Amino acid sequence: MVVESLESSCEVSKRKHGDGGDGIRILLDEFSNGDVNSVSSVSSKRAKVSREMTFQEDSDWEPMQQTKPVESVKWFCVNCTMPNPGDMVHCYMCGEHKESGILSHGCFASPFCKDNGLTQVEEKRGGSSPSTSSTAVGFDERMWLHSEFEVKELPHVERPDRLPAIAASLATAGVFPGRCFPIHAREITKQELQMVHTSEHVDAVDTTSQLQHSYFTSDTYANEYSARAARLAAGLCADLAKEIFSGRVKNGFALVRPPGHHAGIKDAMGFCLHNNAAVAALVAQAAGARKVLIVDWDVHHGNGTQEIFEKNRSVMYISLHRHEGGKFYPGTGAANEVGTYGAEGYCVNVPWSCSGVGDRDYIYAFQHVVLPIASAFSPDFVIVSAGFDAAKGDPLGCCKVTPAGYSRMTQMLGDLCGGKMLVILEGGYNLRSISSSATAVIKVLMGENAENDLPIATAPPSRACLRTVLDVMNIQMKFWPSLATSYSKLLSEWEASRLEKRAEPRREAVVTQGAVDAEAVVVDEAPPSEFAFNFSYSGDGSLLDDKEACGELFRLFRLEPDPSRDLSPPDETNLYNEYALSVARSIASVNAMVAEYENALRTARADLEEQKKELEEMASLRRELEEERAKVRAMHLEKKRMKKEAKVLKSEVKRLRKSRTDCVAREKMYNELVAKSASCFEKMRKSIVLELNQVSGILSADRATLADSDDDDDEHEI
Ligand code: X5A
Ligand code: ZN
Repeated sequence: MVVESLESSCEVSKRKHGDGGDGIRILLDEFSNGDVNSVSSVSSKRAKVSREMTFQEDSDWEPMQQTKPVESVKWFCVNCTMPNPGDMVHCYMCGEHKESGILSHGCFASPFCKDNGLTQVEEKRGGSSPSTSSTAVGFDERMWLHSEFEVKELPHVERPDRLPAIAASLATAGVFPGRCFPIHAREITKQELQMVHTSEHVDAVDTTSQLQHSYFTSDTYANEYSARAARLAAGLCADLAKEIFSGRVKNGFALVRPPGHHAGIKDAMGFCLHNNAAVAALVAQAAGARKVLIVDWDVHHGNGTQEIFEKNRSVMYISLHRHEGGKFYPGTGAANEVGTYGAEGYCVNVPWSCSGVGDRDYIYAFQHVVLPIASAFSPDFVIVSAGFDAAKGDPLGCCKVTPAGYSRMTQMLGDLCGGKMLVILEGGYNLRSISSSATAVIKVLMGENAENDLPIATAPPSRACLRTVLDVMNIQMKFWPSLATSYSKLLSEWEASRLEKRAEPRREAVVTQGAVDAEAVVVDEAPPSEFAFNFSYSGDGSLLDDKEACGELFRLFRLEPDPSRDLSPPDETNLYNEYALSVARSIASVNAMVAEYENALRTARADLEEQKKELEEMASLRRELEEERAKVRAMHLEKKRMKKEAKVLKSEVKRLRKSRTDCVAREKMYNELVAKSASCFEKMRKSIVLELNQVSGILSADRATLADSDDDDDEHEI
């Protein structure tokens, strides 16, 4: 039934992903051949594969296709959304094959080779009628239609394929359809939604069905099918809660999207439209549950769920999430957020301070915080907001929880209230991780034992997580006094281990044989995660950047999956061995890279030193040059000044020369005048002398005359 309807939904994908390349088409073809019991479909697939392998010699192939540069078209990894260059066959980020079989066989498809489609779905019947011992699964293909309008460069992580991937794992494991009871989906009513959300919020979500694409926040999208998907998700959760609480089924798993735990009373955010868990809690109460416990193990804090119940003593909310002092999305959920208005202690936050949190940390927090408080609360009904984004391999969570960890947590909660438990899918973005984790959880719900052989329950937690758990206990023991005794015991253990740790030589990460003076990295509080490439998603495109950075990293490591590797049967342990192998390989590559970089660094440093010297020489030369230039400039000025002076002098000389000529002329004139006057005077003198002579002649004549006449009279006078 499920497979059939999915097939029809796939038609939509063919249209939407039209340019998505052959990878996607082949994948969908596999899906439509999903009836793998039919021998003919298997053989036709074989024929198809061999045709593809020989297509280059195929003379019928259109020339257009031959010239197309197929190699350079990038492809997005089905498993983790990572973009990869066209000539890569395996995803840089997660190792998944370009033509991954994950959508047809879930986590059971080998991640390292193209799925050959030969895995058989186990056909078991018996889940078609509900029984008090059955596990109900809520699923509906119409939730697949909620998807982001494809104009963005990168697929949104909260994508439709999350559902078929999990469904394919369940089908391949023979769990569902088959051994679980499929609950009929219905859209939740507005009235029911208004137990949780404002009427305006419900209307706002409904309005999006009029639009091809819309956004509540930059990362919370809607298309024309989103409102219905959100109503179906909430409807499934509501009905599962009712069925489980009333005892018609034992427990249930809601395989739903969009997720819900970030959706608050009046806000859609963080990929969430309606708060599915909150609706389920209130429906369970309407069906008679007095106390409901919501445990939220999504890697993000369920700010919406906390807001809805923070004043409510009848619904306890316990969340474990990355917090990092509020730097991790959505930033809320500090340990001191404990509930308000008399409901203090009914909200419990376990805020991890770093990435890389693993099974033993979660189990430790469960043992010392979640279970003690939950059993003191003594709920009638337990809801798990089960995001699988704290899973190993998740691109957003960068944590390390394995399917074994999830099954153990499920088992621990199941012991709480006679197993009346509803697990609701929230986040989780690595298809392989979410499928294997969800399958493990459902198996526990179905009564299969959790993998007890793993030493996760006894191994000590990381110090950072121990610190967090102690902080939470210290805060919560005011409200839950039973915590006090174990708190003081753990505190003294912590103190002792601290002293011990100080005495111990520090553990150092051996970087490389080549790095002679590489600084030793001290491994302290946080255990390093294999997938912790700080791959955070803020919804405004920064995911793209980080993803590209990761791609770069992988490109640098040159991780080449080994083609000779045996493609052994797809069993989970094997998968994790594969993961471990690939991780080991990447660590080795990192070490080699570090050595190379150290070398490069040394040469670069020497070069730098040389260049520095050269630079200094050049600087001193330049100084000299400057000095010379200054001198030249001064000389130039001096020359200019002297030229000016010369000019002045020249004109002076000219002036003087002129005045000298003047003087000479004037002298000549004077001389002439003098000469003239001299001759004049001479003439005058001569004439005067002449006159004088004449006068004296006259005079003497007169005198003689006079003397002759007056001789007697004048003798004695003279
Ligand atoms: C449901 C869930 C994550 C939102 C991250 C937004 N939401 N940057 O995992
Ligand atoms: Zn999440």
